[in-house]
Amino acid sequence: MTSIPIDTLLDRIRTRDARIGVIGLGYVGLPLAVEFARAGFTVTGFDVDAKKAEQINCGKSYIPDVAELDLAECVRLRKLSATTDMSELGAMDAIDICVPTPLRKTRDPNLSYVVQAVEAVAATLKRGQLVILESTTYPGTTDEVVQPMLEEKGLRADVDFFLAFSPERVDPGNQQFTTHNIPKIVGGVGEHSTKAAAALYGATVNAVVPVTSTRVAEMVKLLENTFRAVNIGLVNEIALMSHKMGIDVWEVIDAAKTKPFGFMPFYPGPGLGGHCIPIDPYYLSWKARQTGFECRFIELAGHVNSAMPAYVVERIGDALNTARKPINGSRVHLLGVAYKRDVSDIRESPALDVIELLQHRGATLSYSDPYVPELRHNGEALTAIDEAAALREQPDCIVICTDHSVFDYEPFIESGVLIVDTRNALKGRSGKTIFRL
Ligand code: SAJ
Repeated sequence: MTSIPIDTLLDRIRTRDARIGVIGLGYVGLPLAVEFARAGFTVTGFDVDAKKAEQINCGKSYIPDVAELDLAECVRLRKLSATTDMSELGAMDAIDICVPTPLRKTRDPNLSYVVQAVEAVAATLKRGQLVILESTTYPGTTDEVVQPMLEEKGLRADVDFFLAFSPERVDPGNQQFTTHNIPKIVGGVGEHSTKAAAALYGATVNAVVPVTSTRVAEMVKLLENTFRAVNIGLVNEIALMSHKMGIDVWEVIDAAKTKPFGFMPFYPGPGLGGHCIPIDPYYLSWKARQTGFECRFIELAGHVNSAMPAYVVERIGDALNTARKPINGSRVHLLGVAYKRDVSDIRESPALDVIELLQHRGATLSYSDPYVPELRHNGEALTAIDEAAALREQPDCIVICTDHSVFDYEPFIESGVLIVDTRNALKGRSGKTIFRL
């Protein structure tokens, strides 16, 4: 029996009297905060960045997926406000933690942001509160790290307060699948916690999928993203062998995806970018290693994917070679540096590795990317130039690293400049100056 009947919390969720706190107002936390507000809850956003809090309180959205009109309306109706004052967490009925979980340089999990957030929650933890961790992390984090910190003052999880894990599944820029309509996995430290978390999300998003533990919920997200990383690694290896065998891997994939079952297309590319796919599998392999299990697929996929930038540079060298030009001293222009199409994020972008490798080999670099006006990498600063300026500079080679929808490739094809296409952006166009992965 809980010392605070769970139905008190469930009642407050049902009547929307429950006060919701969201810690971490980035591409996960801000859309979630707005969703809770639009569901009728009064939401307080918590962030260490005072600028973010100020922008939200002025109804300004800094996340492309959060429409400014929606945000401003929630603020106007006093359903949403933001603060850096973590002491207000004590007044919340439910608290969602949506802070980053990056890797350290040693490729070990960095839970420092999670620990900082949980310390703030623990400082004002009250009976009856529901705490949910959304940050992607290894199985066992909620039970082994978060729960002990929250129980330090004697309150017991799933008795005095409720604790669950619910993986964030936000896909930045995805217009079709949003926080509202992506099914929400929830796993509590006990049945009361699962029930409370399911009730909260059930009042907010289209579908909730309760699972039996926090570890299952943590593992679901890691399976989802490890599945991607391993299959991208596989298709990159298929691309390397297809090139050796004189086979067009893009044609192979397009034909294979006509199979209506049992196959899902992945595409070769310059490498693995973003803050999820290159990171999440290493949270899993790190934890598995603690149990003495070696995740060979994850490590192998990591090797293949992280070798792609160097392979792209090798292919650039081959292309320049057809014009009797060395990389050293050649002008190479990149089309796109963001980690994937139509986003502005350059975290872990393979284009950064391609730039660095080319610079090491003496190439002169420039780039175009409408989403990334300037680039600072390893102390080097590069400013984007538009495509027309790029053509005027008469580069020796164009490298399509990110196939943004806005790019017009025709002028480059007509100019006869060498083009290395790492994304099949030139779909099927061929010619002596076009080189595809
Ligand atoms: N990539 C390839 N080939 C592919 C697919 C992706 O090289 O076939 C590259 C991309 O260019 C990028 C990296 O891999 O550099 C990651 O791409 P991604 O499509 O997986 O996009 P992300 O990193 O935005 O992943 C997110 C994830 N969402 C969450 O973690 C909540 C992932 O689970 C989604 O499946 C993915 O978006 C998606 O489907 O767009």
